[in-house]
Amino acid sequence: MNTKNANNMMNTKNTNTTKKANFTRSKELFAEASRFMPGGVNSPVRSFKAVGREPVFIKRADGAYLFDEDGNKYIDYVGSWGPAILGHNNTVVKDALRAAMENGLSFGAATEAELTMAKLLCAAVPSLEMVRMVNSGTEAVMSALRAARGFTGRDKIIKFAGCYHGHADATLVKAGSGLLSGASPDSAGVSASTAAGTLVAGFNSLDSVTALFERHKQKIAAVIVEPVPANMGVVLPEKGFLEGLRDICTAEGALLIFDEVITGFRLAFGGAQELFNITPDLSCFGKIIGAGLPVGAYGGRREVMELISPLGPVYQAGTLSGNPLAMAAGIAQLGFLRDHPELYRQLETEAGRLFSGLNEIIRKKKAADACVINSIGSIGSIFFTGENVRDFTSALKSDTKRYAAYFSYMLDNGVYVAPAQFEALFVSASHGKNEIDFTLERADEFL
Ligand code: KE4
Repeated sequence: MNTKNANNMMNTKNTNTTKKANFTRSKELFAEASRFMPGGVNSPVRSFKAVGREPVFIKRADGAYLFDEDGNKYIDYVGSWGPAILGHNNTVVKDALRAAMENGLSFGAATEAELTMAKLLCAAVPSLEMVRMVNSGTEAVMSALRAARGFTGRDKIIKFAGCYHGHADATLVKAGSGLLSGASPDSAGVSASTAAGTLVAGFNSLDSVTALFERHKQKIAAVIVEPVPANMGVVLPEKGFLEGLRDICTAEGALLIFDEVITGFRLAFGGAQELFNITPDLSCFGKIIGAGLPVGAYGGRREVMELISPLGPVYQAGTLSGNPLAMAAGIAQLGFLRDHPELYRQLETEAGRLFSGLNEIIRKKKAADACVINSIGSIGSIFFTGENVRDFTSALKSDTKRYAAYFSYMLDNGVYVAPAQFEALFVSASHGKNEIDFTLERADEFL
């Protein structure tokens, strides 16, 4: 079906997303923003550079929808990269924010709200005996890594190729020339000496982890992993992989750190560690726990967290950590998720319809040699490759040009998916039958 017919279909659908009349206002804003901010954005992926388009500027969001500055309406599958699990503009979150604002914005002092949040997190995630609030996932990760080094007295860490843990220097690295040597910087400005402290293993490869421990005996403080990577696109841990990491870390005296910034409160209320029944030593959170406000958190074993200042020698601080507004929003969202466990089943059902629908289209069009879907719960990714995507090497075989064309078609037809191949698609509690059906019709037209 060509776009024109799709256009007609769109007008009859009560999703009533509209054909993109134009992007005039977004173009104007982008031109001016590019003079004042690098790439015209405050985070690279928003630039749409990875898909060869200029970014749209979003004016507002509601439920499953985004509305840009030109009045275009989109079904949103980015959801602010995870926080909007309930959908945008959620009244429970907004009412809590309004109430908190009446009392002031920030005090730089202890508040009851921080205790409420800490208790909520520790009750939801049993491995959290103690927790510290910070302002982003990056801060959570860099603090957890520092805690692990402080606890073990060791300097090196292991991460996995394709996993993203924020932009702290130690994690902006790529595998060294020899897999067994230290990594090299994956960003200008990261010093070689810092990068050398990070070793890079292969996701789903326990052998690559044991080889690094063999080579760097007693020198590795921690293994950090996204239990379900969502930053090389979504990749699923193969049977025994996460359990194997747990066993290796225990045997080697290193800490296992789960970066649950995306998976936390997304795959289950207790995160991936609940879903896979693994107990990490430390965990990092972000996104959903702030409901769209800047929040991160790290925590885990009490004996590790008691090393954190002011109790112990590992320094970590933050002016806006535990900010009252961010706590109010996060507490409201987490409280709603805790009190409505059926939401996870609803998310699973609706997202399942989307992902099985995409697989059905691929099967019907005999396109399995050029298109695969990885999904779990309410997140997933489409890869334009015929291979099973099980790690970064196989993810890189995806045809990113075809992904860019897919992104463009979907955007021009009212569906906002991630503006980069190596990201995830997020389904919220506001996505219903109409949104999923509309999305599948547009994907069917493209594929
Ligand atoms: P922030 O510092 O962006 O809050 O979180 C960093 C981070 C840490 N760990 C994981 C597993 C993450 O996915 C992230 C950030 N995720 C990206 C999306 N892939 C944020 C989007 C962006 O960078 O603009």
